[in-house]
Amino acid sequence: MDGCPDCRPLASRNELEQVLTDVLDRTPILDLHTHVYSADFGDLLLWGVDELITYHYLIAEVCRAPHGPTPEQFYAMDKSRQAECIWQNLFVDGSPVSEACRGVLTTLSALGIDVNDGLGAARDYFIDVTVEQHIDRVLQLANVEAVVMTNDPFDALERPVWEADGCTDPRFIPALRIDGVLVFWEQNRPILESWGYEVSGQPDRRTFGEVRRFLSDQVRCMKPAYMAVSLPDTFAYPAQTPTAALIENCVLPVARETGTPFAMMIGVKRQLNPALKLAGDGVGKADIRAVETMCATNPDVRFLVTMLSRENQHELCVAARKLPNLMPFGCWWFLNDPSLIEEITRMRLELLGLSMVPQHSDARILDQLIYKWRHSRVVLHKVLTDKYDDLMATGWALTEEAVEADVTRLLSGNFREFVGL
Ligand code: RAT
Ligand code: ZN
Repeated sequence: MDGCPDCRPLASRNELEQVLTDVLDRTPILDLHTHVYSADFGDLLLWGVDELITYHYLIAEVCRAPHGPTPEQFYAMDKSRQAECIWQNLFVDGSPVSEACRGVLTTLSALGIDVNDGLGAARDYFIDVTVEQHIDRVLQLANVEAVVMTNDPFDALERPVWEADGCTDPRFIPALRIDGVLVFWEQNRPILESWGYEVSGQPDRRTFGEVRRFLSDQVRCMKPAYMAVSLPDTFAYPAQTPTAALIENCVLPVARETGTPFAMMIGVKRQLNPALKLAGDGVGKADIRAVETMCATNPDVRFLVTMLSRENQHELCVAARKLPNLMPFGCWWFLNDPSLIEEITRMRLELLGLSMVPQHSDARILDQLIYKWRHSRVVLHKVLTDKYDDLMATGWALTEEAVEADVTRLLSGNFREFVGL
């Protein structure tokens, strides 16, 4: 050991806790899945207090509050009335203890707004803020160096951006979202045809070739970090379904040829309550065999996988132990709660060591990057303290330098290396 303080073994759990606090605070995050966009995308980038409060996680909560609206009543209101309704029902009529409510408070407080001053004070804060200023401020407060967007080629608001200069801010990394092909094929086939891709109704060789051409064109245009899809709990592979056929004949060949990883988010039970719209999806346990088979039979393709059901987490870790082309990531959606993040992160560290990506934010509103990451950093601190403490108990000489290297892998390096950024 030389004399540099970072190379000296940590002496106690107290010292370890302090070091972890500092390292976790100062290590920038590369957020591998969000729904936030650079300013190039105009209205697609949601930000500000009314958007923050009308997050769809909170819409589901307000519609079950004792005096809350029905979904129909809620969606009939304009955005500012919706925000007031949520504030009244979830923040005034009872203590805002849910994770989504707490997230609003963490965010406002980090922006310097007194959370006891009500919605008016928060709205005042935003009066003179420009989107460019807010992007800088949020990324700095969250200590996020870059976020991966969700870029849907069928989105009418996105197309003009890609047809012009594309994304001009390197802090925002494109990801090609392909639910439009894999899940909503019937709706989008005529659109593909109108863009000059000869996709007949039949899943025949010609159609597959044209879908490959479309995906390759999109990869060339967007240069995405990965292609991504959200799949239902019933997802099966291989299977006699249009989704499985399109994955096998189009997505995997394009992933292979272009070296683009394929990200699957599996386990959504779509529109369990359709009246809730975006807030109406549920969760179901999926069959891990689909992931196992796809990864095992395509060792030359890299797969990023997150699963929505708590019950799938252990088998996903075990699958990843066997399949090095499978990278588990994040605690998605209904799992992005401290108690579940803690459990899942412990399990992943125990089964996979550092070879996973513990978290992504899934932020839909720029401001949420602040709370999603502040809350996750606290959980990571707790879990890593215990894991490192166990190592130190064996006499292992743990240094600040080593902790810093590990945390960098978890917060950005693993993803960066896996996708080749
Ligand atoms: O977490 C969410 O906000 C979900 O509504 C989905 O967006 C999900 O993350 C997805 O990307 O499909
Ligand atoms: Zn998402």
